[in-house]
Amino acid sequence: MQIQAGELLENIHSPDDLKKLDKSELTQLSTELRQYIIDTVSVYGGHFASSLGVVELTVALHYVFNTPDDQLIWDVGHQAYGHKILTGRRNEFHTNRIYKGLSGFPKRSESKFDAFGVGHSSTSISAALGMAMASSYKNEKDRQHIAVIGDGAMTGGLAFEAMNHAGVSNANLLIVLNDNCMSIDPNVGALKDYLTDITTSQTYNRMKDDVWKVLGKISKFGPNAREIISNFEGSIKTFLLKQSNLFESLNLRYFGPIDGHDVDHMVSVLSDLKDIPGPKILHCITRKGKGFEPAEQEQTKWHAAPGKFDKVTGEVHKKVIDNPQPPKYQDVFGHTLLEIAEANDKVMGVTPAMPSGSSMNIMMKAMPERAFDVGIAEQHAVTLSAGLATQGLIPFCNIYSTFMQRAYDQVIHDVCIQNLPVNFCLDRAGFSGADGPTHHGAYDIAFMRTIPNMIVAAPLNEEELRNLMYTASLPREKSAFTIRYPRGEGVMPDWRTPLKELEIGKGQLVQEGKDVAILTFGHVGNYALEAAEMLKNDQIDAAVYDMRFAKPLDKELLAEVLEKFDKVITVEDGCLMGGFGSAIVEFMSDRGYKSTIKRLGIPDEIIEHGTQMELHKQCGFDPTGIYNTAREMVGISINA
Ligand SMILES: Cc1ncc(C[n+]2csc(CCOP(=O)(O)OP(=O)(O)O)c2C)c(N)n1
Repeated sequence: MQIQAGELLENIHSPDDLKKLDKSELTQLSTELRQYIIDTVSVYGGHFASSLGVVELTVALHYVFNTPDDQLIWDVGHQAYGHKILTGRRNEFHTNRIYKGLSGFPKRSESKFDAFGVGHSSTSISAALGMAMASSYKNEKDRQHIAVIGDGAMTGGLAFEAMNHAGVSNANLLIVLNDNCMSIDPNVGALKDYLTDITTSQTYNRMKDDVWKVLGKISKFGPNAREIISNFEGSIKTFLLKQSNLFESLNLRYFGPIDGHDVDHMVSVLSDLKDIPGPKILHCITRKGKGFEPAEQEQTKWHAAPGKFDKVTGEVHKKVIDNPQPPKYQDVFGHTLLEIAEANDKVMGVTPAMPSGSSMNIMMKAMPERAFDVGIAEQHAVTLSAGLATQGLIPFCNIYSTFMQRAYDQVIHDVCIQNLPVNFCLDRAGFSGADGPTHHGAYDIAFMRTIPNMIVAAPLNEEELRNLMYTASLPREKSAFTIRYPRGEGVMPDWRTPLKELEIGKGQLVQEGKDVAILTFGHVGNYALEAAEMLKNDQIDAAVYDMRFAKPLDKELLAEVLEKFDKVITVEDGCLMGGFGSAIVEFMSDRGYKSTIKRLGIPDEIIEHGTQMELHKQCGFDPTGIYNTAREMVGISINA
């Protein structure tokens, strides 16, 4: 369904159309753009509060800069809805995040205006710097390179690596720091306090305004700006350094803070900055959720729309369901961690910027001294956990599978080489769904199982998640322990089962059968059970084994299976290359088993966004896919 656009927005199909507007019309355009985002997301869902917060910034950037020739990079990209709408994608915007529709993040293959594909945080400055250095090498002097980065994303180490480099380059780089004091949850760390200090210091602001006026004049000198700036630079810098400006200390010219919702002023400031060469940073203050009261009030809840909602009141349309539903795996994790921590004072919790998303906030609230949000800093989260483990504590480091990719070296170098007993709980393992390929947790089975001193487990259901977590909390001298589980709900409405120790490296037979063996790893075992039920109608008797551990494998059970069955299917919601099925094939090859094996999982290609079930189907490991594979193996044609 097409959403109705306001009278100015209706005629904007590209930034060229936007540039035809008079500056005085930009406030109205911003209002219309904001409304368009609210109208669409209230019906179709998606990220929300962050895009509302950068509406004026988005309008001003596209008004001032010559995109797509000028390179505009949105960090993370969850705030780029306005950008998508202004750059020719308004008519398809209602397909945002839907299977085969627009991506929820900027994506190079989707539009020439998406200068860089994003999804994971803190990449924008590096990418923009690379582009700026390329332009300089090619002598494209007038080209602008802009990275828009939030204060949350700025906590990521990669952003600092990039600024450290940018500060010694002459690159034509503008970093726009969109400071709303929020990550998904309230932003954390000393940088946040620093940014607040800068924003609220009155002396600083008065002095800075004076400096800004001077710079405003300077920029009018156009091509001579570089020379004139350098004459002024000494005195300005002395002043700014006196204020110990972090960014100035890194050799980035610092401007701001300015009101990121005053579109007029933003246009003037950005126009002036265009003429100032070299690396620079503009600090904008915005409000997350701006213009939609419920989102302004509850910014974490509205980071993404909590469901379809009333676009005036914000009331979320709830489905009425009578019978008890299974909980989300993340909540089972959150409550179980607290339960375990209450009984064992060595247990600690670590999350890199995902307290709500992982439900670590349950322990953080109950035990603030034992559970920490460390910012968007996965590498640090892993090494910090390693440090805790050296001192005899029992860290549970919860990282989304996709974000764990960031910290692979830390897992190997800081945890596994030293054989430290750190527990990793990888949430959102498997397909993330609507977030798409940047967020799929496709690789963790493969990348974790190849590291020595690592246990890799996945629960079939809530009870197993609880028991695996409990097992991981019990004293063990050595070995890291990975527990991976998917986004969304499990299968057990009554999930508060008594905690029980599991034997590490032991799987279980969950359904007897004789014609074909289905070996599963994790939640997808439930699909195999469904498939086995369907197969009964075809008189096919499928056995289902929940292997629970991809490492160490249950060799005894496997030997039993491979001696009994000549047809074996493996099912996993991870990449086929190097994953769970690969582990079984390796075992078979090493032991000389000759059973026919069919592996189901994620193929060697980038899988786009869609619902989890759509993507499982696409890859053929949904219940019907498993059913069809088993029928084919047993010799019944699918079309029969
Ligand atoms: C490496 C990585 N870790 C975690 C996330 C999850 N994440 C998405 S947006 C976000 C908060 C970003 O905050 P900020 O940059 O301030 O943007 P805002 O939403 O406040 O506008 C987080 C933690 C991510 N995208 N990438």
